[in-house]
Amino acid sequence: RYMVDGVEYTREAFVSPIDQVAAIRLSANKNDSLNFDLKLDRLGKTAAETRGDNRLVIVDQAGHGGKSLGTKFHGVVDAVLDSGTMTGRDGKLEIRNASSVTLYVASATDYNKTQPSNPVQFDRLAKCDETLKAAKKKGYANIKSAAVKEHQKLFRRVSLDIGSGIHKPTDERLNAVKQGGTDVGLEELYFQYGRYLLITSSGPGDMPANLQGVWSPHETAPWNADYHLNINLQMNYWIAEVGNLRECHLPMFDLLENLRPSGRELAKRLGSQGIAAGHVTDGPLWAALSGQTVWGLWPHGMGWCASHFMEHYRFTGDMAFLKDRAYPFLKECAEFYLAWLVKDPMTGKLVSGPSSSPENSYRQEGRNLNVGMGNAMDQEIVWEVFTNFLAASKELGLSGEEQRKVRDSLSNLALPKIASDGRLIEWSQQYEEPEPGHRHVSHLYGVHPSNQFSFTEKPEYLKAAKKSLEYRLANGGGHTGWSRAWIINFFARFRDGDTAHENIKALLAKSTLPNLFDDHPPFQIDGNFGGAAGIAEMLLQSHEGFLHLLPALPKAWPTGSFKGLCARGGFVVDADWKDGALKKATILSRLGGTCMILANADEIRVQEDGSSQSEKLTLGPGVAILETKPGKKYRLSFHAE
Ligand code: FUC
Repeated sequence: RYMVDGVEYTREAFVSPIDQVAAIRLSANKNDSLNFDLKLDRLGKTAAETRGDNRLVIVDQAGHGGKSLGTKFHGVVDAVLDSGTMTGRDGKLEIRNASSVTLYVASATDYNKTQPSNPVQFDRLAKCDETLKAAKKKGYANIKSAAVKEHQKLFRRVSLDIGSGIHKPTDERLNAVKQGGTDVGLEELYFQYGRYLLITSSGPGDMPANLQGVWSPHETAPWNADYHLNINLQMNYWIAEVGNLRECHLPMFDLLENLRPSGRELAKRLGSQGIAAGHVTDGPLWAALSGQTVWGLWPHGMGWCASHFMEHYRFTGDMAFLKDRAYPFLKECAEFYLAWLVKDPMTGKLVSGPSSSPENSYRQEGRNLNVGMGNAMDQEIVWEVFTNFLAASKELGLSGEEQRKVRDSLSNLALPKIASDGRLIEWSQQYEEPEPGHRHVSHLYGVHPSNQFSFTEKPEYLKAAKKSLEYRLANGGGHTGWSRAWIINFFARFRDGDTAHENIKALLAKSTLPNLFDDHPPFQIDGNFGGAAGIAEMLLQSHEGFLHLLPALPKAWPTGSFKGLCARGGFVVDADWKDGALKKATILSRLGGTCMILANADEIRVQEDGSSQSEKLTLGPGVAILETKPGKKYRLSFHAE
């Protein structure tokens, strides 16, 4: 809203996932006050033409370097006036003496998701026309209420309350944090903003959120607004499951499945089988290794992404997804690694390579090198693919030759190494590091997002990982937005809430733009999603086979509550805490089964929803055990001695 000469003007705009239009409403609180010309162009190059007195149509094709080779598209705007006049001429709509104007924008492209080399042939103008006709018939108010309802359906599944809001403009609040202040209300907003961004950039049926989500304003964006597979696309989806937005995860799976034909080609070219992908893909669905060795010689794009399929299953318990989507994907990734691994002649252990460790290098004999055998991340991704493949096989009751081979290889897989100074080594040996604060922290993959190393599994590696990370930070690490976001997640897994919180503050202070977009720099969306996921990871974890409530609560959030965070095993969790101590929690068991709970309390009591009795939970080794029935809710209370 703004005032000019005593008239208040209001602009409202949104994109509807239901009606597939952008709707923009301009209004003034005084009659005849809206006087403007409406034009539409693409970066000042291609301009729309007028069609009649109320329509603009733009027809163009995406291009690169002056060549038009890409996706063809139509964009159509229809304007609807409540009063006044409108005339179409010379590529514009002249709107005079109106008090409110509604613009509906529809578009259509010939992009073919499953086979990009074979564009879809159809009448794009007719398609836009159909969408706009329906929108105008439904009307602005109805389109808006349907869009709001659809959004709330997802958004309102989760709430978080860690502090009171400061009623000041966002940029002022952010500046106060840049000056060294703490604003936990802003942290809460950042968390929910991450969920909002995923809902609006990755709805079912969409392309996945790219490096700029859907908010790239460029024709040629930084890194082509593509899908980087060596951290960035994956980080975009870290919030999906825990943040109760499982539907928003689906576009990632669609893309990865569509990538399989190229993935098979790459695997074959590498003398292997199954599927593989390099560090980057995009609309045309390429999987090849490309560019310089420092980033390009890394065939683990598919291997890393495979874990997302299994995580979706673990959170949702969706058996059909496991059988028809997760298992086949994991199987092809496992096939790739079975043929790809080689025996280290010195140790007899299986190692992956040659490969880089995302975008880092080491120094040997006066040269910076970036390719090795048995790099920590390689070994950790292979471990995860094999482990997930065997877990999926077990769930599906599958056991044959392939499972036997994977089990054998897994048992002979080399582990990363720990250096004499106690740090986890990124390469197969400790080399001199030209960039000791490097933004990628690839060798800690086994701590997060994977769960190879935790407090319960190989804790000595978790300890070494923490040392490595502290060394990175002491040497200037965390300087890009996404890198800082990853660091929050690591400290959450180290159960170190205060350091995780320091890194949330650093993310806001050093890597956040005034509209709260993440700043690589430049703007890149991954840090928003990774930061939101880090906040969730501090409040609830389930990667160790049990629910861990408030695993990394910082002193800065002494009292608070959350509702609706999801955990592996199909549990939906609410929790309340006060003065740093957990008070109450509610667990909804979607799937039934045993729920193991770790919480900092001497006694946990439980009451099944609808029952008037509460009982003490049995303690297993270190965790409380709750037997659940599908669809039932359990109220827990926590007591200190
Ligand atoms: C990775 C990172 C860069 C950047 C790019 C889009 O390769 O190393 O920092 O985020 O993706």
